[in-house]
Amino acid sequence: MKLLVTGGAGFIGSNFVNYMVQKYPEYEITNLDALTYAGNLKNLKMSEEKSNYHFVKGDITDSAFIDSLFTKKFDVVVNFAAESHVDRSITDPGVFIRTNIQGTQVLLDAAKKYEVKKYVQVSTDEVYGTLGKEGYFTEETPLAPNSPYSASKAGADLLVRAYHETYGLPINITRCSNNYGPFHFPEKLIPLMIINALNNQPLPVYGDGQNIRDWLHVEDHCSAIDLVLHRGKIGEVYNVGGHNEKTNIEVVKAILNYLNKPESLIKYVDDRLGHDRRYAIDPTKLENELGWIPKYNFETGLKETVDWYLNNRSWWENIISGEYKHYYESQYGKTMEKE
Ligand code: NAD
Ligand code: TDX
Repeated sequence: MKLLVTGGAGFIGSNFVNYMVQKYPEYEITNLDALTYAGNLKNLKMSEEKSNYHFVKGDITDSAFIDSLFTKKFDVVVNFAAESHVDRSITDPGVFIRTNIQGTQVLLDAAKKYEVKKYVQVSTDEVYGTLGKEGYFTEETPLAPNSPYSASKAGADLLVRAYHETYGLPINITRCSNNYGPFHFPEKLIPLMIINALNNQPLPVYGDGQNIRDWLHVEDHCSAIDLVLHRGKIGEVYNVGGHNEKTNIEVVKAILNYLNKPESLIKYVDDRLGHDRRYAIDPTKLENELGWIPKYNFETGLKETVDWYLNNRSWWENIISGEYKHYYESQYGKTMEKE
């Protein structure tokens, strides 16, 4: 199989490439990534000498480039490439529209023209909006995105659906809850809290800390996409989630507790605009139709993740001392490095 993975130098994409290169040595895997602030070739464990893997730098919004790349005749495309951070979408929505919507359209056009056998769009539970205390997102839940990020992901999902309905493009869409695990970029809740705690810096918790996210280990997300790309029914959407609902404050306290750091580091800050209150996924369809079983329980997975950050200091120290430093300072008005 000739597989194209886009966004394979980001958090989930790189975990997926690492997983697929090892699991399917007979596949030819191309990783296309623009290497934005979030892309990092150090996330990739294999070297270019691995005969079944190679990296291409490029932008999914560049239609001429994408067209020429697709002359390689990929069998399957998995699109992870996106702007992914909600807070950045609130301050600068434009690039989210370009990459997440226009980039998806460019990929869909190429997938159609070169007749790929399967196009998988990696989407998010955030397209469903927010839940109250009860209930779960199913694949039938109406789309009701609340942030520029989730609106751009919903727009992309609708285009993917339309290319299936209009042109018969063989597609799947996956909608996953919050991922955590190795190589998670420090702007996101779990790595930010681990790194700030290690540096004895304040842990900024938005609002009352009672917002709920449904956490899934990134490796369990990878195994779900593996199943969907091989066995997903054409045209179908699959929700991915492991029934791990936690309030943000529970997650933050668990990290502090594991690192033996004081809760006095917690600092409640202004709430995120349009902050979704609760996400919770019903993954029954993926479990029943494709036999997906997640491997990780959250407590073990979180401890392993904290250990990974302890053991891979140079990975995140390089990031927080670079361009990211300016972003963090603009958000919180202070540095996250040891003073
Ligand atoms: P990330 O921000 O860590 O990585 C995104 C990657 O895409 C980076 O390597 C970046 O360089 C690349 N990229 C950005 N713009 C590009 C462009 N124009 N052309 C080519 N490459 C480009 O994101 P992530 O957390 O790994 O998320 C991956 C995908 O999964 C996204 O589509 C996201 O919406 C979705 N998702 C994420 C989560 C989560 O919890 N992180 C949950 C559900 C769904
Ligand atoms: O400093 C913080 N303090 C805080 O309280 C940050 C960065 C976040 N939060 C809160 C906001 C959310 O309720 O923690 C929760 C998780 O925040 P993020 O890590 O920014 O994730 P979220 O907004 O839930 O979105 C993530 O999951 C769905 C990914 O970033 C998306 O790409 C994915 O689609």
